[in-house]
Amino acid sequence: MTLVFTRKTEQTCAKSVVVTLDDGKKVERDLPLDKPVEISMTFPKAGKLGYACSMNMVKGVIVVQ
Ligand SMILES: [Cu+2]
Repeated sequence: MTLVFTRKTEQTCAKSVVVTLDDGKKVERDLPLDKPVEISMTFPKAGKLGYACSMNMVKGVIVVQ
């Protein structure tokens, strides 16, 4: 699976994204303005996966089914 994040505004603290994987490992990527950033990863099973800005303020959840 490949996640694609595209930052669309300068008015945000989310200039990088941190995805927390199943095993607790974190993957962090810088998000340049308007440039899609791809993160490839594999999921052994269904579950939830959190992502957030690097200060853990802007958050979301990805559900793997
Ligand atoms: Cu933040």
